[in-house]
Amino acid sequence: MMKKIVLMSFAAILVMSCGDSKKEESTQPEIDYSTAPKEDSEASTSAPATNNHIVLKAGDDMRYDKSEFTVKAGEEVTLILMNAGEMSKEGMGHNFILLKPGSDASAFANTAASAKATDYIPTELQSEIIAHTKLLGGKENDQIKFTLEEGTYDFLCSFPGHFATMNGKIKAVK
Ligand SMILES: [Cu+2]
Repeated sequence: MMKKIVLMSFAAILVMSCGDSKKEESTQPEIDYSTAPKEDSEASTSAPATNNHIVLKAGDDMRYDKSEFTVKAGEEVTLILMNAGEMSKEGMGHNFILLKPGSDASAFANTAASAKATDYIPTELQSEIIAHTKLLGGKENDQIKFTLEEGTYDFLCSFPGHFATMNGKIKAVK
């Protein structure tokens, strides 16, 4: 007799406490989910991420490690080109040339390929260049600075045969 009563009241306590804890759980998540994600999406749409300190690596695989950057327009950009390769400037040299909007990067590369005397910077197309680094051999670095107006700009390496795999874009945004 006693055992049955104890068991029944124990079961009643279990049911009651289960009911209580369910109530607590159901109220908390609603508060979390309604506020947190909204703030994130607002931040990402109003201001695209910009970074005016660019480190670009080039290697013996004839590639840059990145091909797209977004910078803040009207503010100075610092760009460091690192040739992380081992080969010489004569065999696998790399540079970074930033072109003005409207210039044809592929045509520029074709003309530049025969400008060996000036490290593949064609003097006749100098007016299309915003900024450029030196031609670098393995383990060499160069740093340049420039400021861009709002727009999209092409960059390339003008060492013969490199344009196809070594080109990219910089977007300057307000
Ligand atoms: Cu190159």
